[in-house]
Amino acid sequence: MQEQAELVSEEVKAEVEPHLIQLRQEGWCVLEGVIPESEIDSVREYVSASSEKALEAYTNDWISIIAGVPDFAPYLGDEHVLGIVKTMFNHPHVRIAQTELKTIAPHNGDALLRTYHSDWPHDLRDLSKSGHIHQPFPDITMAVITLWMLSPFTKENGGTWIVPRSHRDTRNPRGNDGIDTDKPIPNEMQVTGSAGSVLMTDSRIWHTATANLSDEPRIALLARYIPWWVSVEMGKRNRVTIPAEVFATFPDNVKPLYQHRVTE
Ligand SMILES: O=C(O)CCC(=O)C(=O)O
Repeated sequence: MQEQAELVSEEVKAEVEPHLIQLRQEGWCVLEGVIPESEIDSVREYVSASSEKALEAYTNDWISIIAGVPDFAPYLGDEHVLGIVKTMFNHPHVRIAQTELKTIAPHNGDALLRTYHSDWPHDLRDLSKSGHIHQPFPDITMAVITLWMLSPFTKENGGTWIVPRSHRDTRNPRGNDGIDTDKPIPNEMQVTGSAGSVLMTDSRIWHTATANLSDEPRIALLARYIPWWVSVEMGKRNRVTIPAEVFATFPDNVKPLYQHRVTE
């Protein structure tokens, strides 16, 4: 049996306990202030200014988004985020399978339209052929998705819609269960939070991006944490690369998260 002390310090354990309980029971939680208030404006500007080049390298050459925003890497090793992830997986060896930009342009989309789904490895229509778990999903968390709010998430600018507790529902919006992926679901709720917060979800939770009706972009970055035993062998999104010279700039506690993607 893995000792909890190896996963997280007693202090962090106490601080994250309520979030862990919520993540397990409800399938989601929000950690406030992970990126300090004094840093959030410059982080948002940095990610925003680097996005176009990072996306180009990702799309054309399958280079990881984190290689395009390397100064963001230290945040991904935050002790509270990692403490929750390691405790969820009950193991110290975790990694990041995918890193993505999740910016929504202003005046974009239809507020009533949904695209409900659960995420890889529980996405039944995964387009990049990264493999997926078949229904019925086992009652085990196989990925914790972190959505980093670089802008505040509001009801107007596209705070993520989720269906609380759906991570343990045996049905799925992308299964043959009679759920209309494009329509609001009765007990759905919209997640809001201040800039610098992190939305953490069990990959099985039903959720959807939505419209940004505000005048500003909703800037966000996503990282998918997985335990060592989830395969990242399949699909292009799981096999993007990080140049060795960029990887060398990552802090020591972040290197293990991306070690499997570095090119020699
Ligand atoms: O950007 C969001 O609010 C949600 C993102 C999403 O649905 C996804 O990455 O699967």
